[in-house]
Amino acid sequence: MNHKLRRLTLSAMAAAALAAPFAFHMSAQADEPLKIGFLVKMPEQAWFINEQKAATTLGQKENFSVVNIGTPDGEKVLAAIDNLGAQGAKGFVICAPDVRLGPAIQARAKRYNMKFVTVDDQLVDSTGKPLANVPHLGMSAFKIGNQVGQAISDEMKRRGWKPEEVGALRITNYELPTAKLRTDGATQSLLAGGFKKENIFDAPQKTTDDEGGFNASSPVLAQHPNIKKWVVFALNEESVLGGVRATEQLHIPSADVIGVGINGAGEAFAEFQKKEPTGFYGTIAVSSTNHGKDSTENLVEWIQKGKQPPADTQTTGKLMVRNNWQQVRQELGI
Ligand code: FCA
Repeated sequence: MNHKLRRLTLSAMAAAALAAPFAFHMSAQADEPLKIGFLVKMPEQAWFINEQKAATTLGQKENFSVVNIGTPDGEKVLAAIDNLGAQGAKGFVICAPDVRLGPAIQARAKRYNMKFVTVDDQLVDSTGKPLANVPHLGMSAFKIGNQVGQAISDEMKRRGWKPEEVGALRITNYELPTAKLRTDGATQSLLAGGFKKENIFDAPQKTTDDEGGFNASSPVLAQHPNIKKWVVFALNEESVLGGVRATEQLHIPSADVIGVGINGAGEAFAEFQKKEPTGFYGTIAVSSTNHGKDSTENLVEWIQKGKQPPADTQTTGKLMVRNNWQQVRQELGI
């Protein structure tokens, strides 16, 4: 073998040796089904359980796998993204525990070259504006709030309540833009229906669940023992249920309470199934199934086909009360 040929053979062998594991790696990846994450801030809440379930079901149908992770704080979010990166996931859907984590989440996703979309709570940048270039799917918050206010107003009229004798427990979370829009929308419709502005009392909540609603409501109710009739609203039905539980603790009769929530998930169903009606009158139901499914579909099509998801999808809701909850549930596929 002459010199030249030998060198060529050696380098060809070296190239083959180098390329072989790489080629193997590539084909192993190509054969593996796509993997994505679905991260939610409150994994125990029926709304989020439904969303994750819908994502998993879609994956089973379309041959990709979904890693469902509960991320109740910022550290858990970042650790979850690291974990997904190590598993070779190509992206994730997220409802973050704090929307101000936007830039940190974006930076971490970039490290692993992952795409991501938000569901329910839209992330913001350091100036508080929606984070650019992150597709979002969430409720049409203000309009759904309007529906809450309208439902309360209609029910007050049906019960023949005089506005001057009714107080409103407005359970608020102004750090979360979708929450503020929802309670602002409800307030607008209540006022339009003749509710007295001075009878609306704020109950700022720390967490957007039953406990958060209960803890926020108790002191406000205690401060107004002269008010005998109450309406309760918040960003979601969990918080409203907390508020309703607070009225029960003070022995305010359920006939004197009108609570209207938002979501239409397990908690509301359980309440409607109680033998006697409670102060929880109804909820604006939105399809958590569609939120989970559609946000996942958007992400997967983006990863697999390069199809950019719509920048901002806003979903609608429907009033669900004791006598129509099963029908509405079926309609929305929840
Ligand atoms: C927020 C609320 C949830 C649900 C979701 C659509 O994340 O905390 O309960 O209403 O928006």
